[in-house]
Amino acid sequence: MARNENLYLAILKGDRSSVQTIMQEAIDQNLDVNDLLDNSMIPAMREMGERFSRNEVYVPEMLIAARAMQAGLALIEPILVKSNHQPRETVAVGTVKGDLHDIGKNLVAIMLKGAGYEVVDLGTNCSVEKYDEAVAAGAKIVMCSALLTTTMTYMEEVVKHFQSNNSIKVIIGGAPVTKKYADSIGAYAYGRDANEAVKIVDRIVSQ
Ligand code: B1M
Repeated sequence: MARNENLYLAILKGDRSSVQTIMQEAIDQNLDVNDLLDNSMIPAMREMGERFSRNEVYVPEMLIAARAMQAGLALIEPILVKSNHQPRETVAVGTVKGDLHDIGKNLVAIMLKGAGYEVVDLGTNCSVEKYDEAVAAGAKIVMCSALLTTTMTYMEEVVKHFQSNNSIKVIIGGAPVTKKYADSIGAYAYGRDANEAVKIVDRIVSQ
């Protein structure tokens, strides 16, 4: 479907209240919120990154855009999460140590909840110890997100940490991460986006 130009521009401008108004109208009109997410909201964040790379915007603008995006996500979360399933498996989700980006990680958590999983959201800046706590609490699947080339390398530490425990599967993802990188560090799997991440978890659970 076509991009919703008003929503796209409102996120770029970091205009939180316009984002909320547009999203609420979309919800009231029963529009496809997945379509808004994929074709308007995520592309706006991508464009923000391009502008940052070209030094056209700086960290404060990125932060304001992120807040507008999170406000929109909060409104559609109940729709994305709507699920009839009983919780079927506990999954830990966190952004790795040194990394504060959480929108992609939040999306992964929302989609997992929508698929009926019990999600332990560890937040950002997760050390191995933090993932360990979730495993001790029953998580068998550990999902690591990273948005920086400098922090994705920490995923190798997480993978190594759980290597001796065959029952724990580490799945990784995030903008700079690739399947090649996942294979090179011995991660169980790489998820390109939040939907793919859920499919991987579904596959593990159905095995
Ligand atoms: Co940052 N930032 N940022 N930033 N930021 C990027 C990532 C960057 C690419 C911008 C750029 O230069 N073009 C760049 C990284 C460059 C690099 O490493 N190669 C960058 C930089 C440099 C920085 C700082 C270092 C800037 C500075 O301080 N000088 C700094 C680092 C802070 C830190 O973390 N220690 C920084 C800070 C910030 C803000 C705090 C201002 C803000 C984050 C706010 C927040 O998250 N609450 C921010 C933002 C907003 C961005 C961009 C613009 C948008 C990120 C985003 O939310 N995208 C980003 C540009 C970009 O990504 N193109 C950028 C939307 C989101 C839905 O996508 O998270 O990729 P994403 O998630 C996708 C997939 O990747 C996947 O699923 C999602 C789609 O369904 N996915 C998974 C994600 N995790 C997954 C896990 C999985 C599976 C799939 O399984 C486990």
